[in-house]
This record gives sequence, C-alpha cells and structure tokens, in this order.
Amino acid sequence: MSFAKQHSKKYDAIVIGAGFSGLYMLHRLREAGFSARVYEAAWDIGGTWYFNRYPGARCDIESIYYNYTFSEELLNEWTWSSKYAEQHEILSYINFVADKLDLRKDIQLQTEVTSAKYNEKTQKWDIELENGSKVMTTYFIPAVGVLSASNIPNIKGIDHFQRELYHTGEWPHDKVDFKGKRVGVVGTGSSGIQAIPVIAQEAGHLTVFQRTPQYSSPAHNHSLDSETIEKTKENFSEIRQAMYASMHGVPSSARTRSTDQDSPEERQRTYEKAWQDGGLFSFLYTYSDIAFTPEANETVAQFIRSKINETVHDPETAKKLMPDFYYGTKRPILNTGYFETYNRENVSLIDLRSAPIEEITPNGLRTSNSEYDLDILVFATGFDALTGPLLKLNIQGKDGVTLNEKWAEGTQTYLGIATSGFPNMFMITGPQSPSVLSNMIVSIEQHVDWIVDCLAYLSEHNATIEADAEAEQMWAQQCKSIANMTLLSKTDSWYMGANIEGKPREFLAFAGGVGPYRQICDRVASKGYEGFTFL
Ligand code: N01
Repeated sequence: MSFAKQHSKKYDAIVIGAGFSGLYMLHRLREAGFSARVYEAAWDIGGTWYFNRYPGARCDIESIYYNYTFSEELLNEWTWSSKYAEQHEILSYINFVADKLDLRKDIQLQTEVTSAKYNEKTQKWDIELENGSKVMTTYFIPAVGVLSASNIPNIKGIDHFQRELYHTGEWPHDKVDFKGKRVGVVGTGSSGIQAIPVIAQEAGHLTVFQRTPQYSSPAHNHSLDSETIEKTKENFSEIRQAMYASMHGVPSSARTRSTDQDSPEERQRTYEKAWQDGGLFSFLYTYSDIAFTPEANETVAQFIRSKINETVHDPETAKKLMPDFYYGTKRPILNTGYFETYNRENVSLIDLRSAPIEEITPNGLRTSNSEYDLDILVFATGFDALTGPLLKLNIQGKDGVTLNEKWAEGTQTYLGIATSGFPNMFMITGPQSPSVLSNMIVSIEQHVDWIVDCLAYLSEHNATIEADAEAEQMWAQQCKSIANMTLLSKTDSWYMGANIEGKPREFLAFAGGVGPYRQICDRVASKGYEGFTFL
C-alpha cells in the first residue's frame, strides 16, 4: 500500500511541539483558516517550561516582557507576581493562554513524531507517529524549541549509578527530597546557578562539580508593585515597539560610549549601577566595545571577578570561581544568592579543570584525585542546543537526503526559517536566527507571523516554497561574519556547538540583533520572498 493510502488524516499544517512557539503557531494558523494539528510528546503543554521544573527555575527575562505581545486582551488579563517569574507561574501563564484561545482541541499530547518525510510526487510531508499512524500535511512546522534536547554527558559508568540521578531539563514532577542527603551537582551554567542555592538550603551536603567558572550577577528579584504593572499595561504599545526594534527583544538603552571614553572611576560607577540594576543584558549595554574588544571586555570581567572575591569568604574557593573567558560570550547569568552559597558550611566546590571526572560509580562520582559518595546526582549539563531538537526528529527532504546528512558538516539555513531541499518546512527560532540571543517570545512571534503570511501567499498562489542554496550560503556567511566581528566566536560555548562531542564548531545564531533581523525578513517577503524558489 502506498504511504498516501495509509494516511488516516490530512492537514494543511502540522506543528510539532506545544510550547510558546507551537501554541502561537496553532492560533495564527487557525485564524488564517488553515487546518492544523499540534503533536506534543509530553503529557501536557508548556515545552521548556513544562520540563525545566528544577528547584529555583525561573526566567532571566523580566516577566513584563516575557509574554505574548499580540493580544491586548491577554496582556490585560494576566498579571505577573514578580520581576523574574518562576517556572510554575510561566507554566500557568501558558495554560491560561491555551485555555483562553481554546487551543487544546487541536493538540494531541503524548504523541511523539518519529519521522517526517517530504514526498516529491505529492509535494506533501508524510508524518509518522510513534503509534505507527501516519498523517499528511502541506506545511511541516517543527516548533520543538532550541534548548529541549538534554545533554547528558557520556561519562564512564553513568548507566551503573544506583542512586537518584536527574537532569535539570527533564526534572520529575514529584518533589525531589534533598533533605539531609549528600547531593552532587555537575554544571554551573544558568540551570546549575539557579538550582545550587536552593538545593543547598535543603541538602545535608552539596558538592558542586564545576568545569568552567561563570560570570553571574544578582537578579535582585522582587514582587511587582501595582504601579509598575499598570504603567506597563498602559504603555504596552510603545514598549512592544521598543522590544521589536531592539537588539535582544527587550527595550534597551545601549550606550554608544566606549570604555576608553570613561575614567576607571566612572567605569566603576557604571558597572556598579549595572550590578545593582540586575538586568540580564545590563553589562552588555554599558559600553559599545564590550562585545567587540578584549581590552574593553576585560574591564567588565575584572569588575565581576572583584564582586565574586568580595562575596566568597574562602580565598581558595573564590579563586576557583573566577571566570576567565570573554564576558558575554556565554549567556550572561542572573543569580539569587549563588556566590553566597559557597559560604555555607554544607557546600563544597570541586574544580574539575584540575581534577576531571573519571567515572560515575554505583554510589557516587570519582575524579582524578577523589571519590565522592552521593545520594543524589544532578546533571545541570545543558543541551544540544538549536540544531539538536531538529536533528532528533528524523526529517528527510528531497532526494531522500536527511537533515542530519545535510547539516553533518555545518548548519545551512536561510534566515534560520527554512533550509534548501526541504520545501514547505518552516523552523521557528531555528539556528541562524536571533533565537537564543533574544527574548524568545518576541522572536517566536516574529517568526510565526512571517511564516503565516508566507503560507497565505503560498495558498493564494497554489505554490510550494523552497529556500535557494545560494541564498542559504550567503546567510550562513552573514551569520558567521557578524559573529566574527564580536568576541562571541572566541569562546567554547553551546552557542558555538562546542559542548557536544562531534558537533560542527560554528556560531549557531544571528547576532545582528532582533530589530535588524526583523527588517531583513520583512524585506525578503516584500520582494516576493527573495532567496526562495516556488515549485
Ligand atoms: O546549560 P549550560 P544550562 N563534565 O550549557 C557543564 C537557558 N536557560 O542548562 O562550561 C562537567 O549553559 C558545563 O561546563 P562547561 C540559557 O539560555 C535559561 O545551564 O562546558 N561539566 C556548564 O557549566 C542557558 O544558557 C534559564 O565547561 C559539564 C554546564 O554543565 C541555557 O539554557 C535557566 C559537562 C552546562 O551549562 C543552557 O543553560 C536555565 C561534563 N561532561 C537555562 N558537560 C533562565 O531563564 C557540561 N558541563 C534563567
């Protein structure tokens, strides 16, 4: 029987994933009159905010900017409780939106998509689900997120650990009881730095296994007062415009002044203000050359190191915590009591650079110079970012070429939305778009709106669309050139794919800013989708 005959259902669009991007995509597709279905592997909606429920998980973008901007009604009916919302509050917001827009009826939960294949004869996508059923769609839209493929390091002995083992990105729903336990946390990125202070309060002893010390500044989180909330709601149309035109998807007041235009004392005052401000990008906005020149960057790096030194009482521990890469070339991290945690009696810090992990033992972990008995081991070891979630989907395009084969030597996309050889496939906040360098929701809305406009055009012209290989090469070159103008490509980070063994080393996002990127996408559309071919 041919694949087409086996299909139980046909849709205009199939979306994979019911997080922020999949939900908004479904809403816009329905509004535009397309039949659509969302498949979600999890037990419920929420994507990143469904899975990342580790202790201390909260957003590092201010909550007043971390919501959908497309609906005044949604904005007015929702009120955030604090400056940086906790995971459970964001998940409640997502559920509120799904209910309000009646999205659930078109979402199929607990349904993993096992493959997606483009059929050149029908010009449709054949989608296979884990239960063996098959569906056909004209438009294939993976909305699988960018930090959703957990990186569990391949450490010798990991499968033989006999105690409790967790990854922050796949945290269980039942409360993990740390009380009195010997807990180990591997990893000190955003997830580790949020979880460590909270776990430390409960654990008998917490051992932090750190490979790379991090720059982090205090979030200064607090409850939101009614005046701030009202002002935000009243002025939201201006705020929204500022977000859309910004560098990172939040209203920004980046200065044009460079570090050498200020005296060391003036710089100190500027950095102190940024430290007190508690914004994710505060330091990057202080001087125009921080992201570009090592000397300028070192001034902010030194400031943060001096703060760590002031906070951590034990000089040896403080020394281990000193970051030594270019500030901002890994995502800046906000914390709540992170460095103070190392002053606790029940916390110790192990520097893996001087004594690497050699093995996970049945009862703990062994480094090159010690063995640690642990009741609970937490991996805060991050994700196979941006490309990882897409490459897990088993996507096959024209001529039987898989996405994994196409991107084996490096990622190739046009605008981070499409890739040649995969007609009518649209990525949301994919690699080579601003994505992880931005407030994700602003970037999600921009992509979804652009894609839905494109689908309306295709539908009107009865056409199938495919990115041109040439446009794609130029886009990849542009992404690379912009990153190379900055210090971003000089650090081994997950932005560079450097955290995953065998992954091509390349800067994986568009670093030219959310506002300029929007203009580029709009220009492409206004020129009749320049850089695309219609089949
Ligand atoms: O992951 P990470 P994350 N042995 O990759 C270490 C977003 N996010 O989940 O730096 C020992 O940043 C690794 O060490 P190194 C945000 O965009 C946002 O923390 O590779 N250690 C590093 O310390 C963020 O950037 C929020 O040397 C190993 C850590 O594990 C992104 O998600 C909250 C190791 C991984 O850090 C990822 O953050 C959470 C090994 N084999 C996440 N492998 C907020 O909104 C890895 N490590 C606040």
